[in-house]
Amino acid sequence: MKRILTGLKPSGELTLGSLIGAIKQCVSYQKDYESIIFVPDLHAITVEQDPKELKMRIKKNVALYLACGIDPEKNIIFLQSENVYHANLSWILECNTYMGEASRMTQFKDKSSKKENVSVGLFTYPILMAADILLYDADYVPVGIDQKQHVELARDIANRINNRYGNIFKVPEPLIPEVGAKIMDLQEPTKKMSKSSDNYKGTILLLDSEKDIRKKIASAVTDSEGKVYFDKENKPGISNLLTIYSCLSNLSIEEVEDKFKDYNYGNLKKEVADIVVEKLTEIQTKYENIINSNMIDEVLDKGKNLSIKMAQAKYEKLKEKVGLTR
Ligand code: ATP
Ligand code: LTN
Repeated sequence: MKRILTGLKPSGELTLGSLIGAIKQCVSYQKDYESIIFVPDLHAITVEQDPKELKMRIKKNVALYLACGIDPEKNIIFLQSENVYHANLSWILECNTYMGEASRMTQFKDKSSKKENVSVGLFTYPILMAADILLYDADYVPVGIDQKQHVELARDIANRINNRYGNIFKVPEPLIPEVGAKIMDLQEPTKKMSKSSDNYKGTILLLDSEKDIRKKIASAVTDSEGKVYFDKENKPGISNLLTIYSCLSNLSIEEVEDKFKDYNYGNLKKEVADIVVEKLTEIQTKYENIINSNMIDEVLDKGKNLSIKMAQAKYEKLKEKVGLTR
């Protein structure tokens, strides 16, 4: 059976973008694939985190995975920092990655240009991500388009190690949704909706209240044409709303365009808000039952043991080949 693997870092509250770009894909593939979804907490500390908040967000992430429909019977769910092989493998991979290729990562360039004290971890982060993927022989990595370059780096590193040391790693492929690979910020629809955005009004959080969701969608930036149709270049705001509706209703963009062709922007926003509220309320109801239950610990304990077994076997195999042995 093919294997999928992904993770959503607990560096902020998960957003509608995280749901559509990554979690939703995992939910639909979990019946046909062996599935691994973890919490990349080591990735979160590439930028400064408040320890108490980080701890809380780790729990929230797991509760949200489950509330969004990730089935603990079908998935291995674990916390990255509880499995030492991720950081260990990352070191060996770092020693097999060139400065040139790591320096090409556009997310690093983007994020580091906006900050003063940038950690070395933020620079090497895609290599840790490669370790996350390669430890488990993942065939597919469900992610939004922003992560495609990182999965490609993981492929390059896997091929290099396989050439140098013999066949060790499966070469993974990104799994990017056809629609919804990049949900845009509601206030700046040419920018990705992001959990670390400073603009609170542009991002819908999975745990936002109905009132906030409706307010944010009602004030989404559109254009002055007044006609509803999909045109990413010239109508990024309206196209983003159509994309959100399409992903949550499972209708194609064409079907959604047709449904809304005679609507004005106000009415379109109202229906988009209705479907977002409906889906997120469902998730939030489940979340409330999970967040204070034992389920999170149970799931993470089971996942920890399973993931360590799998990762250890892969790590030891490479270590031996590299000559890190007596
Ligand atoms: P940040 O913006 O703070 O770096 P992020 O929201 O991109 O964080 P994660 O939550 O870790 O980061 O992303 C988890 C997954 O969700 C990744 O696969 C990412 O590609 C996807 N994702 C995040 N935002 C969006 C979005 N706006 N549209 C589609 N997919 C997204
Ligand atoms: N880098 C990703 C999170 C992440 C991930 C992974 C995704 C860490 N390790 C392995 C897929 C597979 C992000 O920032 N969204």
